[in-house]
Order: sequence, then structure tokens, then C-alpha cells
Amino acid sequence: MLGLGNTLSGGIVPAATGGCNATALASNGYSIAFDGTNDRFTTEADDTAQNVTYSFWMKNDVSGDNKGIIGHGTGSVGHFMLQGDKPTVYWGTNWLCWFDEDDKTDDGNWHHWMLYVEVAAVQNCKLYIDGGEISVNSTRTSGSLSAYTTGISIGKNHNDYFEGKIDEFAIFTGDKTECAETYYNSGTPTDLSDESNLIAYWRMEENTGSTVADSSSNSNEGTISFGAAFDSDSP
Ligand SMILES: [Ca+2]
Repeated sequence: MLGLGNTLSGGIVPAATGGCNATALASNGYSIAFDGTNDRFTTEADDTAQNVTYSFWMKNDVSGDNKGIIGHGTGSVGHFMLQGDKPTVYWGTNWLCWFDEDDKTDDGNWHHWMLYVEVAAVQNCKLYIDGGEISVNSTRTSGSLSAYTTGISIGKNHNDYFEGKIDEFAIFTGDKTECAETYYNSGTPTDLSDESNLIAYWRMEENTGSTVADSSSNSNEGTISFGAAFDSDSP
């Protein structure tokens, strides 16, 4: 699926365009809770490695490892996790980027996360929590990118599962992190449905059934299973 913001053959990535808008949401009533054992959200979206930015709200109180926040198949493929207390981009064998530890990663409160992954140059990863940039701690680039084998999963990667709650999950082509402070909006989620470069946007407001609608224009609906459940706790 080619679109604006994809990596071009020369490695040039068009900058995110259209600016950043903080439009108020009418309401936000629900998130999805994951048990860390087998709960998952799956979709066919984001099934090919390309440079993207993930914007989401997350809450967990697990100290140490809490893996499986984002995955893309079997093995450590397109895997974002908390390894120890370090947010970790694990996009292939010996193809990693670790961020500094931060109190916000597991303090039991809702925080806004914005992660940029440059798939062919993983060392260029960027992470913002509540609008503030988290420094890159270390990288490993002796290996290579692993091809995705599924669309994105949330709460699961291979046999690793995330314990906590996630809400208002959006994917953008290219580097959208210039919008991190705007989307954090002092702790109140904004409506991202009209933002530029949007691939998918799951608001998780259904509170019934197992299908999660895509609030972008791309109809990338998701499915929750194995006990992942809507939860009235939301940011
Ligand atoms: Ca929501």
C-alpha cells in the first residue's frame, strides 16, 4: 500500500504535512484493557514495514518487563515493548532502539505516547511521552529489519502480552512527532480523525461486541479477542 509518507527508494521520507490540530473530542468514555496473558487487538492495517508514527494513550503499573504493546507477527517483528523499564523498539534481529527509563512508563496513570519508527534506520527512533521527548539510551544496528508477517497487533507480539490499558490509538505515515505536544493537549485527548497522513485511528468507544471501528477514512477495523475488553477507564 503506497501513500504519502512512505519510504521512497532513495530513503527520503516526505515530512508530515498539514500541521497539528487540537480539536476537542465530544467525549471519550472507553479504552481497552489487556490482561498480559493472552488478550489482544488485531487488524490487517499496518502490515508492511514503513516509516510511521504511533499515537496512543496508555496506562500500566507493571515494573520491569511489560512487552507486547505493539507487534507485527511471529518472532520479534515490529515489536514495541517495555524491556525492564526501558521503552524498546525491536524491529528485527540486532535492530533495536532503547529509550531512557522514565517514571511515566509504569506509574499507573494515563499518559500520551507518540513513537516514530524509521524502519530502515532504527537508530532514528523518537519517543514523546506527554509531549516531552524521551532520550535515546542506546541502539543496535548490526542486524536488519524483519519483515512483518501480520498487520499490527496491540497488546500482543509473538508470545508477549501487555498488561494495562490503551486508548485512542492512531497510526500516521512518516514522522508526525512535531504534533506530540498538541496531541497531548495537557492530558485531554483530541480528535485526530481529520489529521493529515492518518492510516488508522481506533477510538475504542464501542463498549460492546468485538469489532473496533476505524475513525480514519481507511476502514481498517480491528478485532479484540481472548478477553481483551472495553473498559470505562479512559484518559
Ligand atoms: Ca476511547
